[in-house]
Amino acid sequence: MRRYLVLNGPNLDLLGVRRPDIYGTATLDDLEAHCRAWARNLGAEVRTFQSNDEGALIDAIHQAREVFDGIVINAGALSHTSYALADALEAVALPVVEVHISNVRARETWRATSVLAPVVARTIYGRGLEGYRWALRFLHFAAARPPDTFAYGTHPDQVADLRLPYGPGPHPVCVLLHGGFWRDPWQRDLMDGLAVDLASRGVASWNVEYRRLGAGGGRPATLVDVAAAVDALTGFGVLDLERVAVAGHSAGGFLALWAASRHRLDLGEVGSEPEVTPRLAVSLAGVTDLDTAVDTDLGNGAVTAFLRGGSVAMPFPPTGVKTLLAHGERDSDVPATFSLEYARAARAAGDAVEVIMDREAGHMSLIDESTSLWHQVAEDIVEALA
Ligand code: CA2
Repeated sequence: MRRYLVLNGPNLDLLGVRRPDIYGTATLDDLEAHCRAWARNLGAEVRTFQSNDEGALIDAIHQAREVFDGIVINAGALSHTSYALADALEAVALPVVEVHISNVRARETWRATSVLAPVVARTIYGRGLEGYRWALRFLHFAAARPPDTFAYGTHPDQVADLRLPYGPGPHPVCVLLHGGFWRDPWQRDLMDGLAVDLASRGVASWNVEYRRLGAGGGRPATLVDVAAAVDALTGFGVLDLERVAVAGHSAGGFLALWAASRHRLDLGEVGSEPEVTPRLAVSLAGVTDLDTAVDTDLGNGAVTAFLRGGSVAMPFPPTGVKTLLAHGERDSDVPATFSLEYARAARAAGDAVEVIMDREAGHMSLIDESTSLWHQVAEDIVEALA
């Protein structure tokens, strides 16, 4: 059984006691209990430790060697200053995920810099206590099936994780585009569970990061990145470019449909002719209609922020590509009517469309590799790429 160490630094003992406006109402005890439960769900185990003392944290990191498989650390304000902690994390040579509960990039400028960031595998911030759950999942899926990360551009967010099935190939491949309303705290680790599951089903996964709002993204940069990431598949001889699917969750569902329709677009600001055209587009609880999203203020102004005062050429539906839409009827972030309406319009426009609705599922069920809804979607992807 894999074992992870969850470390919390200075002032995190005050969780739930002070500043609930920023850090929420759960206490440190609550957080540590959640971490144990989240690890159990992954078939793993955690130990937790909190200290206000830099030296005690360094000692705990040293002692983690050969005992733990990875570390999740919220070093509090030491994250912004402590080269000693950075050295300790580097020296211990375990996979480390740095977590911040608050959005440290949207607060005082001194919080935006982490001296730990260069030595950790991932920094997760601005997702509340759930950030620890994502951190544990990241460690779990990195251990279960380590990805190879490739740059498809020069910006640090122009990267994607390739996970190949076992065996010689050429393999079919599914591009994954994460959601999070294009905002910077939400990164491609959201799709790690699906990425691993697809690879174990014989479909390579190409889990894409892209520039997001708050970090250089929005129209057109995000779309430029999606186009470049899809075309970057041509660089891998081991992939079968006749058998490509592109799947996106939530706001990434929009990106997936956009990517699939690229061969129909007057490309203008987003560059060149597509080099790869997918055989299947998959929208998972997708934001399929930007106009309705603006009208209903979906994601608290996210679409207006994404458009940055302009608009996106939307020649779809139809995309001209076979389309699968999956949605949970209990989705309170993106209503299931988005998928139903899109399906109606796309069929009327001549696309081949399949819809999978699930009575019980919520918004995040679609990116939970353990749900029956995802299993149905995954089986359809495998079949479409057979
Ligand atoms: O967002 C996070 O998780 C932080 O790591 C929390 C640290 C903070 O120094 C980092 O910049 C971001 C501190 C957490 C608790 O700090 C308090 C300060 C005043 C009142 C209550 C808690």
